[in-house]
Amino acid sequence: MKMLTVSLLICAMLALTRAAAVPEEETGLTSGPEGYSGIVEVPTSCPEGWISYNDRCFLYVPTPMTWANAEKQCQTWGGNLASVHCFDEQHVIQSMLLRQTLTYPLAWLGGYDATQEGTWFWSDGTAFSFNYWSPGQPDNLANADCLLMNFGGEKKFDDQPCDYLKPFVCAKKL
Ligand SMILES: [Ca+2]
Ligand SMILES: [Ca+2]
Repeated sequence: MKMLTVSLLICAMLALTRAAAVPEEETGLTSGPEGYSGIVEVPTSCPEGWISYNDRCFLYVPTPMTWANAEKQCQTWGGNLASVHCFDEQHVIQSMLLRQTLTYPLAWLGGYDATQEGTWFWSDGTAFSFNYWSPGQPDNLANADCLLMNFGGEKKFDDQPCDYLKPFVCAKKL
């Protein structure tokens, strides 16, 4: 129970940090007298088909793609492959996949270590700090540089080659 509370707190803090980090131009606020309207249009819900959690929207895409093509597809919708920062986010995404597929499909998330072996990044630029690897992973087997969720008996993270064709999860800011 204590673990869960700490995890929730960390996720809440991350959400706050992200909110505070939004640059002025993204909020619709302008400081100059000419552009100032006093009206800030902030979307209050996710697009149809996306699910909302904290300050982000998530979408499961069942069409198998390479990691790079999946990331490009997410970007055309204004997002990235999903990053995951705590167990709560992991659980929300996993529950979404279970509801939509009635199983736990292997799916790309935004993690990659293609630029430097063993150094993991999220494609959305957020810090890679949530350790949720399956036992024995990441093993870099066959030059595995991209991150799949729902691997193995524990349904945790695995690194696999980025050119494998897999379904994926997109995320974007609300
Ligand atoms: Ca690797
Ligand atoms: Ca692996």
